[in-house]
Order: sequence, then C-alpha cells, then structure tokens
Amino acid sequence: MSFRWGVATSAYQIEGATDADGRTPSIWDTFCRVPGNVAGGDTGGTACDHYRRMPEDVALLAELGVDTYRFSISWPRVQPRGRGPVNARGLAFYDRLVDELLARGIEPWVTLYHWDLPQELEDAGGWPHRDTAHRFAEYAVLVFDRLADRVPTWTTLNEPWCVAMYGYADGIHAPGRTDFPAAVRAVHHLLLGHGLAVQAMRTAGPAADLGITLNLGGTAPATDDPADHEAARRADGLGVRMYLDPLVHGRYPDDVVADLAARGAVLPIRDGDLAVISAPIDVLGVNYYFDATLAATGEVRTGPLTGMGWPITPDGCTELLLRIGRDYPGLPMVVTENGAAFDDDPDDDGFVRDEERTAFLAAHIRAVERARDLGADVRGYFAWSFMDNFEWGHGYGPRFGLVRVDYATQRRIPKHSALWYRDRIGGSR
Ligand code: PNW
Repeated sequence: MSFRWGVATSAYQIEGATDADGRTPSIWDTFCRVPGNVAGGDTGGTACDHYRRMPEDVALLAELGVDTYRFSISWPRVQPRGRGPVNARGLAFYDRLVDELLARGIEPWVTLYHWDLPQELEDAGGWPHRDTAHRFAEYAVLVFDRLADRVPTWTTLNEPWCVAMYGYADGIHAPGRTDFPAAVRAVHHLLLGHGLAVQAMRTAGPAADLGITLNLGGTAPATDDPADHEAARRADGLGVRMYLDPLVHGRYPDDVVADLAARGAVLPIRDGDLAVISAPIDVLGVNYYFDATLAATGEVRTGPLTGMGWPITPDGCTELLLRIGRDYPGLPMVVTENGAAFDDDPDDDGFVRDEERTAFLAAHIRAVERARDLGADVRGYFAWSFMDNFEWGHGYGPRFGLVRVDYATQRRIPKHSALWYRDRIGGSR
C-alpha cells in the first residue's frame, strides 16, 4: 500500500439538513438546544449544508488532489431509532457520496461513529449502558452490508476518549453529563462496541480493512517534581494506555484500574469482553493535535499556541508514532486527523492567506515522514479538516478548514493551505 494523502470531516460538523429524509435528533441536536452549551447558541442545523451540496463538495475534493476522503455516517440518518429498520433515504445519501467519490478517483474511508448517537439510545442509557455496544454493532453491519462492496477502509469509533470524558465526565460535549463513574462505564462499552462491530463486519464479509481512531498525544511532566511525573503517568494511562492496552494486549493496565478505583469508578467487565475488544484490527487511526505538559496542579500551556489555545508540538508527533510502534508492534497506523484553527483573515475576495496553518501542516507532515523513516509503520496522513465546520462546543468560531466556508452564502474558497497541500501531496505521489 502506498502512502495515502487525504482530508477528513464528520457528519454532524458539515451536513446540516438535520430534519431531512427521516433523520431523527442525535444527542448533539439536543445538546445544542440548551442555552450555554455551545458558543453563540450555534447548532449543526445548517452547518456547511453538505447534505445538499455534496456533489460540488466532491468536485472540490478532486481539485484538492487527495486520494482518500474520510467522512462519517450519521447514525440517526440511517437508523433513526438507533435500532431496528434502516431508513433507506438516509442511507441512500451515503450511497451517492461513495459513488461520487469513486467516479472522481477518490477512495472513501468511512467512520461509523463520530459522536452523533441517536437521542433515543441516550434516553435508554447511552454509552454507560451495555446495550448501546450491541446496538452499535448492529448499526455497523447494516451500513457495512450496503457500502462495503465499494468502501475498503472502515473506522468504528472516532476518539472514544472524547466521547466518554467530554460527554459523560466533563459535560462539555453531548450528552452533557458530569458523572465520572458513568464515563468510565462508557469507555468500556465503547471499546466493547468497537470489538463487537469488528467481529460482526468480519463475518458479514466482504473483506475490508477495519480499525478504530484514537486521539493520542505525549504527556510530559512539567518539572522533575515527582508529583508532576505522577500526573503525567496518570494522563498517559487515562488517555493512551486505557485504550491501546485492551485493544492490542487484551487487558486494562493495572495502574489505570487503580487510578479509577481511587476515583470511585469501576470498568464493568464481563467474561469474554477483553477477547472481543482485542479482536485483531488492520489499522490504527491516530488523531494527533498536540502534546500535553502535566503538572500536579493540571495542564500547563506555553509556547506558540493555535486558535484553540493548543500548543504547537510537531516533534511530539514523531515521538508518538515511534512509541506506538514500540509498545504496540504490528499495528499499521494512519494519521486520520491533524490540523489547526487559526484566526483566518480573508481578503475582499474571501481568500485566506493562512500561512500559519500551512506552516503547521508542513511541520507535522515532516514529523510523520521522519517517524516513517525511523521505522514507524505509518501509512497515511489526513488533514483536519477539508473545510471550515461546526467545531462542537465552540460553534462556528474556530476554523480548521483548508477550504474557507462563508456561512452566509455557503461559498467555498480554497485557502492558501489548500493550494499548498495540493502541491505537497501531488509532488510526493
Ligand atoms: C477532534 N483535545 O476532537 C475531532 O475528531 C474533530 O471532530 C474536531 O473537530 C477536531 O478534533 C478539532 O477539535 C478533538 O483537546 C477534541 O486533545 C479535543 C482534543 C483532541 C481532539
């Protein structure tokens, strides 16, 4: 397999049309309606109107010269009640999207779950409830049956850490709960849902590359103080090893289990679960944004920051990929997201000369190539994001796109970074 170059998006962040063709509310539709949850009271109701502009957007992807496009499927669009029958009109949209991509020579890469749980399943208990894992596996097969003849690569979940911790512990993402023990149950059921889905998709055939995408990064202690080292260990446990150890080695790390117990949380493991969770996968998706620096008092952020206030740490990307290669050998990796929000300042024609974003992407692509040259099995790089979109709790403020979206007119205008990326990936193929 040659190195793949792509861009990524997710359904709720770009599609809009949240009432169209039989779609029901997801937890994000509900969350956005509560004042104070999302900056400016923004919602994904219209977003980039991609649901209606899909063919033009695919044409734009072709102009960018990417060989792969990673997008997600909206669960409440294709299975409105989260269980039971498929909604043919919803699924037909993804059918057309896949065909449109293939017609332009772009390989589709599907993410099955990028955070938009059908509200009805949340009402039944959500991810802290074990049944949701089984519902997810059924939904996965339903989509797989329809699209796997044309989609070669499948990601089950995007960033289970964010789903569980932001959604159920911190309450800053949907469904907005603040219950750490519930979040820990969610982690286990997300991983179980992933494993059940992998098993079910393997049985369903046709053969495809299956995997999961995690948000990963380094966790360095701020000082030599043992308390800072301890904070860094805990963060690495809760953010990295809590996922990769069960997925690859079939067990949760002892120190993490102890940390959880100290916070009153227990993983609801039943016999056989870890064998399911560690079902072999073909690719690990790595979303890399930044390395964290940990002190006993919390996270420390210094040096150059992006518009999100995130540190700019490209060397950490090399180190992370090498470390995964060492600690979890035999797992091909693809960077399924990397990118940055900056204060884009368009000229009168709407063109954005986003040299900071271009420099960010250039530095991180070099970091990925360095890791590969040093022996890490990394097989692709996807920029986040194809176009500006709904940045979750931050609303439409932060812009991560290579393509600017003028939300008033829905005009798309490739930024400097898009033109640069096209040249960069064209030159290396
Ligand atoms: C990812 N962090 O989320 C998501 O996959 C995207 O949907 C999102 O738009 C993108 O990154 C930019 O935020 C993350 O704080 C959210 O480490 C937060 C973190 C990482 C990833």
